[in-house]
Amino acid sequence: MDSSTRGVLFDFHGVSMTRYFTDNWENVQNFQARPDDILIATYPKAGTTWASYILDLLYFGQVSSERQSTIPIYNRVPFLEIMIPSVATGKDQVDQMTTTPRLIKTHFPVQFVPKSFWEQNCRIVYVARNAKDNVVSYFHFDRMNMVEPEPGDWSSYLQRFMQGKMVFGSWYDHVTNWWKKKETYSNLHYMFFEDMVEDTGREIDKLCSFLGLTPSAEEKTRIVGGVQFDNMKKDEMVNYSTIAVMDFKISPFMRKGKVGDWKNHFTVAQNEEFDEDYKKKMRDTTLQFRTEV
Ligand code: PPS
Repeated sequence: MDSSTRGVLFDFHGVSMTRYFTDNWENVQNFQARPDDILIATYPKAGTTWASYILDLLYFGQVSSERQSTIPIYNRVPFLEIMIPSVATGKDQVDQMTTTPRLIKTHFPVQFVPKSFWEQNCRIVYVARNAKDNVVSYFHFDRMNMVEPEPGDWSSYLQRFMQGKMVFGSWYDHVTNWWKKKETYSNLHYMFFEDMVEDTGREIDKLCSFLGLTPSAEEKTRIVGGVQFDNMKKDEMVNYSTIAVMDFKISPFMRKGKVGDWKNHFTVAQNEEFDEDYKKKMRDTTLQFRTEV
């Protein structure tokens, strides 16, 4: 993989996308969900891997430690819409899964989710992260991931984020439209990255009550410990170090895992401009984020 593999943004049904997530569109839209499938939906860099690992441990942590020590998280929780040359498509991976429930990752905005998930009334876990830390994390990810568009410099990247010209489109539309979906679809659990950082155990409890799971106190302690940033960072099976398209010399996948790292990136002027624009874009939603904990 080199710079020629980098995706190019184009408008796809009103959302900025690259071909890696639209080439399999028909098959993905025709995906047949099962009632017990669980969809983990996020805007990129909002805590997908963290939530995926928590869910995987909740369902399969007891059953097999071999799963945890030999199967990378991106294969335990396939990425539904991905289609990268010479790699199995996410959709085929899901179709071949033998475990129940099937845990499935997506970054789709809500209107792109294949209709069978709604028809089957699948449980959906959505994780959202405050815009400022989200864009910082996305910037470093786009620097190191050779299938992402060239990020350019930070200030132009930030402008593009504000314009929604990112893969999977506008953060503002993504988080608010998923939030709105809760009004009409009750099997949706909306989580916040900041809450997970503040109190992982509390958020796992809430998640368990949504999922109808009752792990033992011991099991819960083990999971809360296992999913802490430092543990995930050194675990090859969840830190993405086994993926060829990512250059960890540029930036690691498990980068900082903090709330508030945006303060190390935004200038005072950028912050003021961002806040002003944010107020306008988020005027019509009840959704609230914390940019520090
Ligand atoms: S992706 O590529 O969209 O699937 O990325 P995603 O997993 O959503 O987001 C990666 C960011 O989540 C951070 N992360 C964590 N933070 C705290 N604790 C834990 N356990 C954890 N696991 C993942 C990861 O470090 C990325 O954020 P940044 O800010 O870049 O560090």
